[in-house]
Amino acid sequence: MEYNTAICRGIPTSLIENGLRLENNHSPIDEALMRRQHDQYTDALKKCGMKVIQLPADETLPDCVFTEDAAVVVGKKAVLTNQGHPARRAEAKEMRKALEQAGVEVFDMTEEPDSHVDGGDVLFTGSEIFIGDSKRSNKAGAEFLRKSFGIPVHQIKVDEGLHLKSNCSMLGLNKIIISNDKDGKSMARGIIAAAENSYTFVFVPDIKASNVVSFNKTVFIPAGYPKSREIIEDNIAKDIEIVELGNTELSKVDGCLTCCSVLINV
Ligand code: CIR
Repeated sequence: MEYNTAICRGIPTSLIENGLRLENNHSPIDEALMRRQHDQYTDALKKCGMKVIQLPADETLPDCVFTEDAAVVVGKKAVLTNQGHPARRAEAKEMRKALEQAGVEVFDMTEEPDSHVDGGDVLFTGSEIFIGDSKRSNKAGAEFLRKSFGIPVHQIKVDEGLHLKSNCSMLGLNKIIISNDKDGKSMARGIIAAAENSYTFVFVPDIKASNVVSFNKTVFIPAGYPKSREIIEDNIAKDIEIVELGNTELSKVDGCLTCCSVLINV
């Protein structure tokens, strides 16, 4: 898909001690490396010609760098989400300003206390949305997206991971990259059963490599997964450039590559 603007946010130091983590994730974060990797991410976006709206870090919101969760954008419309975890809901305040600055129409889910969506659960294919039925996103939230965007929205069960896109993402037009494990296979079955369009699935052996940022003529993939990279190379057009980005540190707080930006075409 084509995009020209990205909303990113600085990393508060509080992420290191107070970032939310899945129970099995305890590795200590190397702060300097984390900051370097995040700078490389925003620099790579700029190098690709994207305008980056950089929101300030907020120490009272440890997970605010993961901007993807605070908004879902489809065309010129954006839903400001009421995130699933209460500790993250106040991220909406700065996100609203950024969406307004970008010039999209904002639909405010935060006014509906029972509706919840994390953007990390939202896979927008260009014509329809698959949304994780997860710890963070619920049926009322899915309904809110359907009403706001006027496109089909299908809930897909997320069993183990944090979000739907912890195991999949768009690799290209109607092409979904997805982890070749129990969770990925079950999500693929759910997507096939619900889908209104047909999709090609590209299965990769590394769960983390199933989350890529594909836009314009570029695909960002996490560094360090050579087998998955080979499969990706075989499944994209020759004129698409692969950019490998280190994401070892933010992944210790369950962050994937898509998490750190909201992509918009304005
Ligand atoms: C959280 O648990 O909310 C953060 N530590 C990680 C959020 C990752 N976001 C994403 O996958 N979109």
